[in-house]
Amino acid sequence: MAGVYTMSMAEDLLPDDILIAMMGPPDSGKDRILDVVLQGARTGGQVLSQSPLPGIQIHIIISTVRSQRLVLAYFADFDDVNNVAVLQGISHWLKATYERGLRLTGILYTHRISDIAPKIWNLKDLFIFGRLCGDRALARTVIVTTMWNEVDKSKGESHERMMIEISWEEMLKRGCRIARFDDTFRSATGILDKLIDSDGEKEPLLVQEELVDLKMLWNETQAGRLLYASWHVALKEDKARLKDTQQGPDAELIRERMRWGTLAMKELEIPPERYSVLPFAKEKTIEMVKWIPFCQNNFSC
Ligand SMILES: Nc1nc2c(ncn2[C@@H]2O[C@H](COP(=O)(O)OP(=O)(O)OP(=O)(O)O)[C@@H](O)[C@H]2O)c(=O)[nH]1
Ligand SMILES: [Mg+2]
Repeated sequence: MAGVYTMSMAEDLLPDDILIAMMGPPDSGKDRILDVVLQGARTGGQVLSQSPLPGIQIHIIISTVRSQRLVLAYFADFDDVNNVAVLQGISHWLKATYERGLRLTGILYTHRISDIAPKIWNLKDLFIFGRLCGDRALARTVIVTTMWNEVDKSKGESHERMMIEISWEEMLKRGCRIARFDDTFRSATGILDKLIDSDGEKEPLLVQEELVDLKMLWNETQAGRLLYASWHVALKEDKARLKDTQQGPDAELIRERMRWGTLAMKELEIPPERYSVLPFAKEKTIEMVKWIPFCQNNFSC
């Protein structure tokens, strides 16, 4: 049931399940990849699908070929009014799985290669991804670029180069990989197999360490604080915009967004008394995410 947090989905998982998370900005192809994989998986096995929490869908693939079950966790993007609920849902599920001793085998981060320039919102999802997963998860991350079958190859390649330059280079240096999805089952499973077969250390994600090992609350994590900062910036911008546009449909939209923002910030706010117990000066225990580009300019992280 939406809004009611249960442990059930984490309890349904088995110790040797292969867990792969899918994240990415709006319209970047998460559903497309999932559809292609699930369609193929259903022909050679069984798929169990559930949406246990806001912001998450879980698909358990039981195949006759692979002895272990493949669990695809689809994380919603952070681009709308629900982003607080999405963060709560994702954090809760990641916490529950880590408490059961399960670790993610990999993360797919999708990006639409046909867009001419990355939008700031796209980068916001990337920043939150970084704050959820941390630096060490990059060795288990594949940036999956989509829409290759819809874009002129040279344009796609030039966009890929630009993205590396402005945003992905530091991630690649830390072990992250890039793969192209050409809208086929073969391409999707090839990407998944690469992740499954790479035999790296499966350390917890940054947010899992924060929630379980450091006993933080979801809004106290680096991801929660980034979301708070992003709403803070959005509210400031909206206030300035409203000064220019006092009347009309645009003004109403801005006011609506400001109402969401105020509510979101209330939920994300950390009460002052928590600061004295929170291990924010914790460089020794928890890494600070180093690769996030432009962070200081866009959000006061
Ligand atoms: N032809 C083609 N269409 C794609 C590809 N990837 C995504 N699309 C289309 O682009 C649109 C957006 O893709 P989705 O898969 O819904 O994107 P999403 O990441 O799930 O988006 P949200 O749910 O809004 O976060 C859909 O119409 C897809 O069918 C691709 O590689 N090839
Ligand atoms: Mg989708």
